[in-house]
This record gives sequence, structure tokens and C-alpha cells, in this order.
Amino acid sequence: MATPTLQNYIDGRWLDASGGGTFENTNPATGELIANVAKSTVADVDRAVDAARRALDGWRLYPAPKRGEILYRAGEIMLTRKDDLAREMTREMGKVLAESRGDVQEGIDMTYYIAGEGRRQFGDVVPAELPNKWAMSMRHPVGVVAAITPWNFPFAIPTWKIMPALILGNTIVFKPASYTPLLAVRLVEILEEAGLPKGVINLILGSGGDLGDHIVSHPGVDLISFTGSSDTGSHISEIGGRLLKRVSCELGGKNAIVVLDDADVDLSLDGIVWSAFGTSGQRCTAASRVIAHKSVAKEVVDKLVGRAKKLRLGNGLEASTDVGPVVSASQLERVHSFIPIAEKEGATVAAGGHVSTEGALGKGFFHEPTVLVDVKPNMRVAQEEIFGPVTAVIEVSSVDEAIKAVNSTKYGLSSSIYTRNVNNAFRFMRDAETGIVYVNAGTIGAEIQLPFGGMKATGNGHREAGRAALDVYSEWKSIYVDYSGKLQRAQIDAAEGTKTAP
Ligand code: UN1
Repeated sequence: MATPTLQNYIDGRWLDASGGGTFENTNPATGELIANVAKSTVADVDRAVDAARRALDGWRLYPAPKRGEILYRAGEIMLTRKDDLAREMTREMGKVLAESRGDVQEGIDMTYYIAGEGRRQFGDVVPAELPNKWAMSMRHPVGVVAAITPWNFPFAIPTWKIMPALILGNTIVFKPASYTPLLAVRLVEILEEAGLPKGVINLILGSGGDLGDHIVSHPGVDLISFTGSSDTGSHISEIGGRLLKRVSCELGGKNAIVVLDDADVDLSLDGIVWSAFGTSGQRCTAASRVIAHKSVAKEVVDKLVGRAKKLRLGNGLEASTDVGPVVSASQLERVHSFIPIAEKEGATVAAGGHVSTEGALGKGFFHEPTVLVDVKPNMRVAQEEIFGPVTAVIEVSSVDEAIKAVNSTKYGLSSSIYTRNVNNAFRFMRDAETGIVYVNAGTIGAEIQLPFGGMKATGNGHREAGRAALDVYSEWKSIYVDYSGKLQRAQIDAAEGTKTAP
């Protein structure tokens, strides 16, 4: 079968990159070539932004409930293609099939949830302080949205940005990670089939760098919504800040699971293994720290090491695989570089620690599920995001010390506590400096109907998903209608028969 070519989508047309350049999309488990991909240039970005700008008025004025109907149709199509999309996702970025199905399902959930906002988008109607005067607020689209998305959730995360942007009447330039162009193409195909008018979404394939900078600084782009590394997020924010653009960033995490002395230890292990090694540790929400009370620490470590060693690495399409590859050679190198860093600082590798090259694994990018012990909260492996199947166990002597350790990194995305003591649970819920808190569950698996995002260096104050997503993609407009037929001065004039404050 001939290798397919993935194209850009600009103004309702599928197009090669101007200049005709391509790059390869390969399977991280096998090295197999999946597709040749349009390598876009800044000229393609200009065309995409221009198309999005031209489509803006038509889309903004298209009734929101009708916009919602297109989204519902897109959700239906996603549902019928769930299995195919999941298989393509596993081939493209490696996560095991059950998790790819989960990723697609999360996209479906988000699409349906946001479609309903076509008939809501509530504003406030409040009493005015003067007679015969009306006061209300409504949402207004921001304009052209650049959605810059990562490879680890190649379907769900684009829907977190694209669906709320669309329902509010914005148009889009979508730039997915260069490792996952196929799932991005599939999502745009679905929106096209569902009836989205031309120009409303435009897809630009290629890798970040110059292309990304051009998108972010483009005068025709009003809002940048980015998920990815903290370094890139701060670079984008710097450019966006200077140009007074709206910028919403979802960045790194260094999420922790606390296991207290009163916890159900076996239950906590299920949560730790799933959160640390699921998606090969490549979730922003992955548990890359385990903070265990000293009276249960040995039991936690022994059981965790036993479980980590049993996990089977392999191609995510095979039912026997527990943990797939990491996404690329450079990611594998980065993950593995933390092993000597850990050892140099005094930590010990209790399980894993190697790149796996045995048999067929040698063709892909596999790293053993790794457990580090003798870790102190200030070590690099306890502070920096690794984004791979590596977790670091830290011992503490009290709930206070545990909370202090949880909060001791610059990040603040997700945290979890295992305890049977309701007082400890509530203290943790109150004091953890993270945007997501779990009690007696791991750090991954957020549902789309609540806000998703983090405190501190994990973001810049915005949230995706839930009702909060609407705040990113709209401006508030407050409207006063004076139907008294005369000049009424707020804060100065009083209605007849009433008194103003002295
Ligand atoms: C991410 O890793 O950026 O909460 C998203 C979770 C998933 C989303 C993760 N629902 O783990």
C-alpha cells in the first residue's frame, strides 16, 4: 500500500505545504512509516490565518444552537469511528489500545458537553440602579484562536480547545504536535463531514519553532491556547504578552500520590501503578512522585517494585501489552538521562532503570517502568517533569510533612491522597496547591465536566474543560440599555423619591 500523505486544511481545501516539503510520521513501537506529512511554511500559516479571519463574521453570526448541532453531529461520527481512531492513535503515538479508546472517548464527551452550550452560554441580567434601565452581560467571541496541541492526548486535548472555541463563535488555526498529525487530520475530517463551514477551522501541520512563533506573533491571531512544556509556554506567553494577546497555557506537572499510615495500601498501589506507568508516564497528570508515610513506606516500595517488574512492555496494539513505548528517540533519551541524575544525587534504582532493546523492542523507543527510592523532596528527580515511566518514592513522617512535600515543586496540576481518615482527607483537599485533587484515587483520569488545569507554573490562571473553558474563549460584554428617554447619570442621579447615599 502506498504511504499516505497528510495535508493541511485551509479554507475548506486539503492542500500540500507551499513548497511541497514533507516529513515522516512513524510508529514509535516499530519504526514503521505511517505517513508523509505536509511540512508547512510561514506562507501556509498566513493563508490559514487569513481564511480564519474571513470566516469569522459568518460563524460569529451563525446561531449558537446551530453551531451546537454541528458539534453534536461531529460527536456522533466520532462514536461510530471510535475503534478506528483508537487504533490509528496507538500506531501513531504508542499508548496502549484501551487508553487510546479512552482518549477518543474523552474527545466525544467534550464534544457532546460543549454542544449543549450552544443553548446555554448564560450571561447575567441584573437590576440597574436607575429606573427604566436594563443591565445585562453576554459572551462575545475573542476572534481567531490558535490551538497548539501536544502529542500525548492527540484527540482529547484538541477537542478541549476547538469545541469551546467553536461554540462561542471563534474561528481556528489548529497546529497539532508534529508527532501526531494523523489524529489531527481525522478530527478535522470529522468536523468537515459534520458540516462546519469552510475557513472556520484550518489545519497547519509541521513542527513548532519558527512556525509556532509565526502563528503566535501573527497580527491576525487573537488568542493562543497552548498545551505543552513550561519552557515553550513561557516563550509563547512572552510573545503574547508583549502583543497583548489572550494566552492560555496548560504546562508541566510533578504530581504526587500521598500514602498515609492509615491508607488501604493495596488500593493505593493500584492507583500508583496506573498513574505512574499508564500512557508510559506521558500524561501531564502522571504520578512521578509517591510520598509515603514511613510506617508504610517499605510495604509500598516492595509491592510497587514487584508490580513494576511484572509490567509487559510492547506494541500497544497487542492485548498482552501493559506499557507502550515513549513517543520518540529524543524523548527516550531525555527520560533515561534522569537515571544517572538520580543516582548522582543519592537516589537508588529499585526497579527498571534501563532502555529496553530486547527482541522487537529494539525497533521502538521503550523504557522500563522505573522506581526510584531514597529520594529527597529537593532532588532533581523529585522536582523536574520527566514525562516517562519513572516515579520517585519519598518518605515522610506526618501528614504535614506530606503536604509540604506535595507543594514543594514549582508545578501544581494534580495530587492524590490515600487515607481512611476523613480529617486528613479534608486537610489535604484544602491545602494541596494543585488544580486537581484526588482522594483514594490516583492522579490521572480527570473528567471533562470539571475544570482541568493547574496552579503555579503549571499554567497562567486559566482552566480547560468544564464551564471554565468558556471563559478562555470569550470576552464578557456588559450592556446597559436606558429606556427612560433622559440622561441618567449612574452613581450621581437618584430616581425620584429615593435617596442616594450621602
Ligand atoms: C494530559 O496529560 O495533558 O486527567 C491530559 C487525565 C486525562 C487528561 C490528561 N483525562 O489524566
